[in-house]
Amino acid sequence: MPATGLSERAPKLDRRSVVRALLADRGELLVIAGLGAPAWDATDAGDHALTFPLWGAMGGATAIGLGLALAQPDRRVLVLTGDGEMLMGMGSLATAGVQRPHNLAVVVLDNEHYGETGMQSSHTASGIDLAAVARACGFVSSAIITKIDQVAALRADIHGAEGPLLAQIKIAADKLPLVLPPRDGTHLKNRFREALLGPKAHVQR
Ligand SMILES: Cc1ncc(C[n+]2csc(CCOP(=O)(O)OP(=O)(O)O)c2C)c(N)n1
Repeated sequence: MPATGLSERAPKLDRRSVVRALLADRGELLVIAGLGAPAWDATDAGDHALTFPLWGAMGGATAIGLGLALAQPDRRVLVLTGDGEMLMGMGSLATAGVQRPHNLAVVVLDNEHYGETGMQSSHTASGIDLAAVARACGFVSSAIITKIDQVAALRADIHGAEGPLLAQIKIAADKLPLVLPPRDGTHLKNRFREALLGPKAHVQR
């Protein structure tokens, strides 16, 4: 069956504008940012103690967000990741569909390429529909987003709608200036735990 052609028809959004809009007035939202450009986008929107940017662990962002959402049912959790990263961790959508955390949102910034390693085409360029995969895995809602005026409603859903939900946002495959988060993994872990747990972050188990 030929590809849907969606990738040719759809307008492509500016990733930094999308992420800035999604993270505006983020409040207590917990954010896991997938490695590479999504982590740079999250940092461009403002380095934040309640963002855990991944420097590796490709394929692990949704699994980490799922664990966090289950451990913190009173907090909203956003996984912000790339299509390549999500494709590598696609099995975690099935686990999220089984666990059904009401507070988990996954946003895939879909540039249809593996940007970090030389812009090789990813499967979504051939029409692979991650929103449909999420639906088939039992996500409460999922959508492909192609217009900037859909982003405000998505932001509201991230903060309040019943999850798990997934949005696949079609973005331009631009190489943008790097905006890097801190590099030290221990620092990132500790500042995230302290911002989330307060003094309990230091209690030894
Ligand atoms: C297991 C593993 N394989 C490959 C890589 C190399 N790698 C780092 S980022 C990346 C591409 C990420 O693509 P995507 O998630 O679509 O993000 P984009 O930069 O395109 O927005 C790859 C292949 C890696 N870090 N780890």
